[in-house]
Amino acid sequence: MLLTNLTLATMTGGYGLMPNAAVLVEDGLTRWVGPAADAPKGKAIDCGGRLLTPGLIDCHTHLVYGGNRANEFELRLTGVPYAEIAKAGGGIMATVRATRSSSDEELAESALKRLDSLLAEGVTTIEIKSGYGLDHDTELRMLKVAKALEKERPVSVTTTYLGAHALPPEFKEKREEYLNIVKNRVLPEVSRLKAADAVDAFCEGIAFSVEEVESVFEVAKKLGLPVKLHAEQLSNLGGSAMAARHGALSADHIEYLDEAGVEALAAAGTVAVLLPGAFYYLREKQAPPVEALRKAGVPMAVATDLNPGTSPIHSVLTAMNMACVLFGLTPEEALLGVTANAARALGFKDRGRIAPGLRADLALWDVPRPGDLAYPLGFNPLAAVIQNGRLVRGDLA
Ligand code: DI6
Ligand code: FE
Repeated sequence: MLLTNLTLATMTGGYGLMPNAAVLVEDGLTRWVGPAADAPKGKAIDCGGRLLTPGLIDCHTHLVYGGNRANEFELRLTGVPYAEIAKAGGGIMATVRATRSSSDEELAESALKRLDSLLAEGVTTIEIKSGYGLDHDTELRMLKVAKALEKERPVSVTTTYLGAHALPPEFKEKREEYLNIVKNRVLPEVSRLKAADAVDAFCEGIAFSVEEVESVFEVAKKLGLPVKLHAEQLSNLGGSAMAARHGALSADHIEYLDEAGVEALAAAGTVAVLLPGAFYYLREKQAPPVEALRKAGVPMAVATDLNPGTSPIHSVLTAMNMACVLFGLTPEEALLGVTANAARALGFKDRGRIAPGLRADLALWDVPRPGDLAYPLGFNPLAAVIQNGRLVRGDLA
Protein backbone atom coordinates (compact mmCIF):
# COMPACT_ATOMS: atom_id res chain seq x y z
CA MET A 1 0.00 0.00 0.00
CA LEU A 2 1.55 3.25 -1.19
CA LEU A 3 -0.02 6.45 0.20
CA THR A 4 0.87 9.76 -1.37
CA ASN A 5 -0.04 13.48 -1.19
CA LEU A 6 0.10 13.33 2.62
CA THR A 7 0.86 15.86 5.29
CA LEU A 8 2.83 13.69 7.71
CA ALA A 9 3.19 14.19 11.43
CA THR A 10 5.86 11.55 12.07
CA MET A 11 6.10 12.56 15.77
CA THR A 12 9.87 12.31 15.74
CA GLY A 13 11.40 15.39 17.38
CA GLY A 14 8.05 17.12 17.89
CA TYR A 15 5.45 16.97 15.12
CA GLY A 16 8.15 15.89 12.68
CA LEU A 17 6.12 17.55 9.95
CA MET A 18 6.61 16.48 6.31
CA PRO A 19 4.41 18.16 3.67
CA ASN A 20 3.90 16.46 0.27
CA ALA A 21 4.99 13.12 1.67
CA ALA A 22 4.42 9.47 0.84
CA VAL A 23 4.39 6.32 2.97
CA LEU A 24 4.82 2.72 1.87
CA VAL A 25 3.15 0.06 4.02
CA GLU A 26 3.98 -3.63 3.66
CA ASP A 27 3.44 -6.72 5.80
CA GLY A 28 2.07 -4.73 8.73
CA LEU A 29 5.01 -2.34 8.80
CA THR A 30 5.83 1.11 7.52
CA ARG A 31 8.62 0.41 5.00
CA TRP A 32 9.41 3.77 3.49
CA VAL A 33 8.69 7.40 4.43
CA GLY A 34 9.77 10.46 2.43
CA PRO A 35 8.93 13.20 -0.08
CA ALA A 36 6.22 12.13 -2.53
CA ALA A 37 8.55 12.99 -5.45
CA ASP A 38 11.04 10.31 -4.31
CA ALA A 39 8.47 7.62 -3.54
CA PRO A 40 9.04 4.06 -4.77
CA LYS A 41 7.29 3.34 -8.07
CA GLY A 42 3.86 1.75 -7.94
CA LYS A 43 0.17 2.54 -7.85
CA ALA A 44 -0.32 5.16 -5.17
CA ILE A 45 -3.42 6.24 -3.26
CA ASP A 46 -3.79 10.04 -3.35
CA CYS A 47 -4.75 11.17 0.17
CA GLY A 48 -5.62 14.70 -0.89
CA GLY A 49 -3.05 16.50 1.26
CA ARG A 50 -4.70 15.29 4.46
CA LEU A 51 -2.87 14.69 7.73
CA LEU A 52 -1.45 11.26 8.60
CA THR A 53 -0.41 10.60 12.20
CA PRO A 54 0.50 7.47 14.10
CA GLY A 55 -2.56 5.62 15.41
CA LEU A 56 -3.46 7.11 18.78
CA ILE A 57 -2.46 5.31 21.98
CA ASP A 58 -4.54 5.54 25.16
CA CYS A 59 -1.93 4.53 27.74
CA HIS A 60 -4.08 4.62 30.91
CA THR A 61 -7.63 3.24 31.07
CA HIS A 62 -9.90 1.23 33.34
CA LEU A 63 -12.06 0.22 30.37
CA VAL A 64 -13.34 -3.10 31.76
CA TYR A 65 -15.79 -2.77 34.66
CA GLY A 66 -19.34 -3.56 35.75
CA GLY A 67 -22.11 -1.12 36.55
CA ASN A 68 -22.16 2.65 36.39
CA ARG A 69 -21.63 5.50 38.89
CA ALA A 70 -23.90 8.25 37.59
CA ASN A 71 -25.38 8.43 41.11
CA GLU A 72 -22.00 9.49 42.47
CA PHE A 73 -21.60 12.07 39.73
CA GLU A 74 -24.84 13.61 40.95
CA LEU A 75 -23.74 13.42 44.61
CA ARG A 76 -20.43 15.11 43.86
CA LEU A 77 -22.26 17.88 42.03
CA THR A 78 -24.06 18.66 45.31
CA GLY A 79 -20.67 19.08 46.97
CA VAL A 80 -19.94 15.64 48.49
CA PRO A 81 -16.18 14.98 48.02
CA TYR A 82 -14.84 11.93 46.17
CA ALA A 83 -12.91 10.73 49.25
CA GLU A 84 -16.05 10.90 51.40
CA ILE A 85 -18.05 8.82 48.91
CA ALA A 86 -15.20 6.30 48.87
CA LYS A 87 -15.11 6.09 52.68
CA ALA A 88 -18.86 5.45 52.76
CA GLY A 89 -18.44 2.35 50.57
CA GLY A 90 -19.01 4.02 47.22
CA GLY A 91 -16.28 4.99 44.79
CA ILE A 92 -14.01 2.19 43.66
CA MET A 93 -15.82 -0.32 45.93
CA ALA A 94 -19.16 0.34 44.24
CA THR A 95 -17.59 -0.69 40.94
CA VAL A 96 -15.89 -3.67 42.60
CA ARG A 97 -19.27 -5.02 43.72
CA ALA A 98 -20.76 -4.51 40.25
CA THR A 99 -17.74 -6.06 38.53
CA ARG A 100 -17.65 -9.14 40.76
CA SER A 101 -21.32 -9.83 40.00
CA SER A 102 -20.91 -9.40 36.22
CA SER A 103 -20.26 -12.35 33.92
CA ASP A 104 -17.34 -12.32 31.50
CA GLU A 105 -19.83 -11.76 28.68
CA GLU A 106 -21.38 -8.77 30.41
CA LEU A 107 -17.97 -7.25 31.09
CA ALA A 108 -16.90 -7.75 27.46
CA GLU A 109 -20.13 -6.37 26.05
CA SER A 110 -19.99 -3.11 28.00
CA ALA A 111 -16.23 -2.77 27.41
CA LEU A 112 -16.70 -3.11 23.64
CA LYS A 113 -19.13 -0.20 23.54
CA ARG A 114 -16.61 2.00 25.33
CA LEU A 115 -13.77 0.72 23.17
CA ASP A 116 -15.74 1.57 20.03
CA SER A 117 -15.91 5.21 21.11
CA LEU A 118 -12.12 5.31 21.38
CA LEU A 119 -11.57 3.46 18.09
CA ALA A 120 -13.82 5.96 16.29
CA GLU A 121 -11.13 8.54 17.02
CA GLY A 122 -8.19 6.63 15.62
CA VAL A 123 -6.99 4.68 18.65
CA THR A 124 -4.94 1.62 17.67
CA THR A 125 -3.37 0.70 21.04
CA ILE A 126 -4.98 0.78 24.47
CA GLU A 127 -3.82 -0.08 27.95
CA ILE A 128 -6.45 -1.61 30.25
CA LYS A 129 -6.08 -2.12 34.01
CA SER A 130 -7.71 -4.59 36.35
CA GLY A 131 -8.39 -3.31 39.87
CA TYR A 132 -12.18 -3.59 40.11
CA GLY A 133 -12.10 -7.24 41.15
CA LEU A 134 -9.63 -7.15 44.03
CA ASP A 135 -9.99 -10.90 44.50
CA HIS A 136 -7.97 -13.55 42.69
CA ASP A 137 -10.68 -14.74 40.32
CA THR A 138 -12.22 -11.40 39.37
CA GLU A 139 -8.86 -9.71 38.80
CA LEU A 140 -7.83 -12.53 36.46
CA ARG A 141 -11.22 -12.43 34.75
CA MET A 142 -10.86 -8.69 34.13
CA LEU A 143 -7.42 -9.19 32.58
CA LYS A 144 -8.66 -12.04 30.41
CA VAL A 145 -11.70 -10.07 29.20
CA ALA A 146 -9.48 -7.05 28.46
CA LYS A 147 -6.96 -9.04 26.43
CA ALA A 148 -9.72 -10.84 24.50
CA LEU A 149 -11.00 -7.50 23.15
CA GLU A 150 -8.12 -7.76 20.66
CA LYS A 151 -9.96 -10.62 18.99
CA GLU A 152 -13.12 -8.53 18.60
CA ARG A 153 -11.68 -5.29 17.25
CA PRO A 154 -8.62 -4.07 15.28
CA VAL A 155 -6.65 -2.83 18.31
CA SER A 156 -3.63 -3.81 20.40
CA VAL A 157 -4.51 -4.28 24.07
CA THR A 158 -1.87 -4.16 26.77
CA THR A 159 -3.01 -5.17 30.25
CA THR A 160 -1.98 -4.02 33.72
CA TYR A 161 -2.60 -5.76 37.05
CA LEU A 162 -3.90 -3.18 39.54
CA GLY A 163 -4.56 -5.39 42.58
CA ALA A 164 -3.43 -2.60 44.92
CA HIS A 165 -6.16 -0.21 43.76
CA ALA A 166 -8.22 -0.19 46.97
CA LEU A 167 -8.50 -2.25 50.13
CA PRO A 168 -11.50 -4.58 49.76
CA PRO A 169 -13.97 -4.21 52.67
CA GLU A 170 -13.56 -7.89 53.63
CA PHE A 171 -9.94 -6.99 54.54
CA LYS A 172 -10.72 -3.94 56.65
CA GLU A 173 -8.18 -3.94 59.54
CA LYS A 174 -6.29 -6.68 57.62
CA ARG A 175 -4.29 -4.59 55.17
CA GLU A 176 -1.24 -6.79 55.39
CA GLU A 177 -3.22 -9.92 54.75
CA TYR A 178 -4.68 -8.37 51.57
CA LEU A 179 -1.30 -7.21 50.34
CA ASN A 180 0.13 -10.66 50.99
CA ILE A 181 -2.55 -12.14 48.74
CA VAL A 182 -1.66 -9.61 46.03
CA LYS A 183 2.06 -10.39 46.35
CA ASN A 184 2.12 -14.10 47.10
CA ARG A 185 -0.94 -15.44 45.36
CA VAL A 186 -2.28 -13.24 42.58
CA LEU A 187 0.93 -11.69 41.24
CA PRO A 188 2.70 -15.05 40.75
CA GLU A 189 -0.41 -16.36 38.99
CA VAL A 190 -0.63 -13.24 36.78
CA SER A 191 3.00 -13.79 35.87
CA ARG A 192 2.64 -17.53 35.26
CA LEU A 193 -0.39 -17.01 32.98
CA LYS A 194 1.20 -13.93 31.33
CA ALA A 195 -2.12 -12.26 32.12
CA ALA A 196 -0.66 -8.76 32.50
CA ASP A 197 2.11 -6.78 30.85
CA ALA A 198 2.74 -4.52 33.86
CA VAL A 199 1.81 -3.84 37.49
CA ASP A 200 0.18 -0.66 38.81
CA ALA A 201 -1.03 0.55 42.21
CA PHE A 202 -2.91 3.51 43.70
CA CYS A 203 -0.62 5.35 46.10
CA GLU A 204 -2.85 7.71 48.09
CA GLY A 205 -4.26 8.35 51.56
CA ILE A 206 -7.50 6.57 50.59
CA ALA A 207 -5.58 3.66 49.04
CA PHE A 208 -2.01 2.40 49.73
CA SER A 209 1.08 3.96 51.31
CA VAL A 210 4.45 4.36 49.60
CA GLU A 211 5.87 1.48 51.70
CA GLU A 212 2.96 -0.81 50.87
CA VAL A 213 3.23 -0.10 47.15
CA GLU A 214 6.99 -0.56 47.24
CA SER A 215 6.57 -4.04 48.69
CA VAL A 216 4.28 -4.90 45.75
CA PHE A 217 6.77 -3.44 43.26
CA GLU A 218 9.56 -5.56 44.71
CA VAL A 219 7.61 -8.73 43.98
CA ALA A 220 6.60 -7.49 40.52
CA LYS A 221 10.20 -6.80 39.63
CA LYS A 222 11.32 -10.23 40.84
CA LEU A 223 8.74 -11.67 38.46
CA GLY A 224 10.09 -9.50 35.64
CA LEU A 225 6.99 -7.30 35.36
CA PRO A 226 7.45 -3.56 34.73
CA VAL A 227 5.75 -1.19 37.17
CA LYS A 228 3.86 2.11 36.99
CA LEU A 229 1.92 4.09 39.57
CA HIS A 230 -1.15 6.25 40.24
CA ALA A 231 0.70 8.85 42.28
CA GLU A 232 0.35 12.35 43.72
CA GLN A 233 -3.24 12.64 42.47
CA LEU A 234 -4.85 14.08 45.60
CA SER A 235 -1.80 14.67 47.83
CA ASN A 236 1.99 14.50 47.76
CA LEU A 237 3.12 11.21 49.34
CA GLY A 238 6.31 10.76 47.34
CA GLY A 239 5.00 7.79 45.38
CA SER A 240 6.39 9.04 42.06
CA ALA A 241 9.95 9.25 43.40
CA MET A 242 9.67 5.73 44.80
CA ALA A 243 8.26 4.48 41.48
CA ALA A 244 11.12 6.18 39.63
CA ARG A 245 13.62 4.42 41.92
CA HIS A 246 12.09 1.17 40.71
CA GLY A 247 12.51 2.22 37.08
CA ALA A 248 8.76 2.69 36.60
CA LEU A 249 7.47 3.08 33.05
CA SER A 250 5.23 5.93 34.18
CA ALA A 251 3.90 7.97 37.07
CA ASP A 252 0.29 8.90 36.42
CA HIS A 253 -1.87 11.89 37.53
CA ILE A 254 0.92 13.71 39.51
CA GLU A 255 -1.02 16.93 40.19
CA TYR A 256 0.77 17.24 43.56
CA LEU A 257 4.24 16.26 42.33
CA ASP A 258 6.98 18.44 43.86
CA GLU A 259 10.37 19.48 42.46
CA ALA A 260 12.14 16.44 43.97
CA GLY A 261 9.56 14.22 42.31
CA VAL A 262 10.12 15.90 38.94
CA GLU A 263 13.88 15.37 39.31
CA ALA A 264 13.34 11.71 40.17
CA LEU A 265 11.21 11.12 37.06
CA ALA A 266 13.77 12.90 34.88
CA ALA A 267 16.66 10.86 36.27
CA ALA A 268 14.84 7.55 35.76
CA GLY A 269 13.37 8.35 32.33
CA THR A 270 9.92 7.67 33.76
CA VAL A 271 7.06 9.10 31.68
CA ALA A 272 4.65 11.56 33.32
CA VAL A 273 1.13 10.51 32.32
CA LEU A 274 -1.27 13.43 32.59
CA LEU A 275 -4.94 12.61 33.13
CA PRO A 276 -6.95 15.81 32.73
CA GLY A 277 -10.28 13.95 32.75
CA ALA A 278 -10.02 13.07 36.46
CA PHE A 279 -8.85 16.61 37.23
CA TYR A 280 -11.86 17.98 35.37
CA TYR A 281 -14.46 15.67 36.92
CA LEU A 282 -13.13 16.16 40.46
CA ARG A 283 -12.85 19.88 39.87
CA GLU A 284 -9.32 19.78 41.25
CA LYS A 285 -7.52 23.07 41.69
CA GLN A 286 -3.88 22.08 41.46
CA ALA A 287 -2.62 21.26 37.96
CA PRO A 288 0.45 19.03 37.44
CA PRO A 289 3.81 20.86 37.34
CA VAL A 290 3.94 20.98 33.54
CA GLU A 291 6.53 23.74 33.29
CA ALA A 292 8.89 21.92 35.68
CA LEU A 293 8.40 18.64 33.80
CA ARG A 294 9.13 20.41 30.50
CA LYS A 295 12.28 22.06 31.90
CA ALA A 296 13.53 18.78 33.32
CA GLY A 297 12.89 17.00 30.03
CA VAL A 298 10.40 14.51 31.45
CA PRO A 299 8.40 12.99 28.57
CA MET A 300 4.69 13.75 29.01
CA ALA A 301 1.89 11.45 27.89
CA VAL A 302 -1.84 12.15 27.96
CA ALA A 303 -4.57 9.55 28.50
CA THR A 304 -8.31 9.32 29.17
CA ASP A 305 -8.10 7.41 32.51
CA LEU A 306 -11.45 6.10 31.25
CA ASN A 307 -13.18 4.85 34.42
CA PRO A 308 -16.70 4.97 35.83
CA GLY A 309 -15.88 7.23 38.78
CA THR A 310 -13.44 10.04 38.22
CA SER A 311 -13.07 10.07 34.45
CA PRO A 312 -15.92 8.70 32.34
CA ILE A 313 -14.29 10.21 29.25
CA HIS A 314 -14.45 8.08 26.12
CA SER A 315 -12.42 10.33 23.86
CA VAL A 316 -8.67 10.74 23.45
CA LEU A 317 -9.23 13.94 21.45
CA THR A 318 -11.11 15.35 24.44
CA ALA A 319 -8.25 14.39 26.77
CA MET A 320 -5.84 16.16 24.38
CA ASN A 321 -7.94 19.31 24.39
CA MET A 322 -8.25 19.24 28.18
CA ALA A 323 -4.50 18.76 28.58
CA CYS A 324 -4.05 21.98 26.60
CA VAL A 325 -6.80 24.06 28.20
CA LEU A 326 -6.52 22.82 31.79
CA PHE A 327 -2.81 21.92 32.06
CA GLY A 328 -1.23 24.28 29.53
CA LEU A 329 0.23 21.73 27.13
CA THR A 330 0.82 22.87 23.57
CA PRO A 331 -1.19 21.01 20.89
CA GLU A 332 2.15 19.50 19.82
CA GLU A 333 2.80 18.18 23.34
CA ALA A 334 -0.75 16.84 23.49
CA LEU A 335 -0.27 14.90 20.23
CA LEU A 336 3.12 13.61 21.38
CA GLY A 337 1.30 12.58 24.56
CA VAL A 338 -1.03 10.22 22.74
CA THR A 339 1.56 8.91 20.26
CA ALA A 340 5.34 8.77 20.84
CA ASN A 341 5.25 9.40 24.60
CA ALA A 342 2.23 7.16 25.17
CA ALA A 343 4.14 4.36 23.44
CA ARG A 344 7.08 4.98 25.73
CA ALA A 345 4.78 4.93 28.80
CA LEU A 346 3.79 1.41 27.76
CA GLY A 347 7.30 0.26 26.98
CA PHE A 348 6.65 -0.02 23.22
CA LYS A 349 9.51 0.77 20.84
CA ASP A 350 7.65 -0.39 17.72
CA ARG A 351 4.93 2.28 17.52
CA GLY A 352 3.90 5.83 18.35
CA ARG A 353 5.85 7.39 15.45
CA ILE A 354 5.84 7.04 11.67
CA ALA A 355 9.18 5.62 10.57
CA PRO A 356 10.48 2.71 8.49
CA GLY A 357 10.43 -0.54 10.45
CA LEU A 358 7.72 0.52 12.90
CA ARG A 359 4.24 -0.96 13.03
CA ALA A 360 1.90 0.49 10.43
CA ASP A 361 -0.70 1.77 12.90
CA LEU A 362 -1.78 5.02 11.23
CA ALA A 363 -4.63 7.52 11.40
CA LEU A 364 -5.69 9.76 8.51
CA TRP A 365 -7.46 12.99 9.45
CA ASP A 366 -9.56 15.37 7.43
CA VAL A 367 -7.51 18.36 8.62
CA PRO A 368 -4.45 20.01 7.09
CA ARG A 369 -2.44 20.68 10.28
CA PRO A 370 -1.66 18.54 13.35
CA GLY A 371 -2.51 21.45 15.66
CA ASP A 372 -6.12 21.09 14.48
CA LEU A 373 -6.55 17.86 16.45
CA ALA A 374 -6.44 19.32 19.99
CA TYR A 375 -8.37 22.44 19.04
CA PRO A 376 -12.08 21.54 18.81
CA LEU A 377 -14.23 19.70 21.36
CA GLY A 378 -16.84 17.16 20.31
CA PHE A 379 -15.76 17.18 16.67
CA ASN A 380 -14.14 14.12 15.12
CA PRO A 381 -12.18 14.66 11.89
CA LEU A 382 -10.97 11.04 11.55
CA ALA A 383 -11.02 9.87 7.92
CA ALA A 384 -9.38 6.42 8.03
CA VAL A 385 -7.37 4.01 10.17
CA ILE A 386 -4.69 1.55 9.14
CA GLN A 387 -3.98 -0.99 11.88
CA ASN A 388 -1.18 -3.49 11.56
CA GLY A 389 -0.88 -2.57 7.87
CA ARG A 390 -4.56 -3.05 7.00
CA LEU A 391 -7.25 -0.46 6.30
CA VAL A 392 -9.74 -1.08 9.13
CA ARG A 393 -11.84 2.08 9.05
CA GLY A 394 -12.88 4.76 6.56
CA ASP A 395 -11.43 5.54 3.15
CA LEU A 396 -7.94 6.65 2.18
CA ALA A 397 -8.73 8.31 -1.16
N1 DI6 B 1 -7.35 6.93 40.28
C1 DI6 B 1 -8.33 7.17 39.42
O1 DI6 B 1 -8.48 8.18 38.81
C2 DI6 B 1 -9.15 5.98 39.31
N2 DI6 B 1 -8.42 5.05 40.08
C3 DI6 B 1 -7.42 5.64 40.65
O2 DI6 B 1 -6.64 5.05 41.36
C4 DI6 B 1 -10.49 6.19 39.90
C5 DI6 B 1 -11.22 4.93 40.00
C6 DI6 B 1 -12.65 5.07 40.42
O3 DI6 B 1 -13.07 6.06 41.05
O4 DI6 B 1 -13.37 4.11 40.11
FE1 FE C 1 -6.54 5.54 36.74
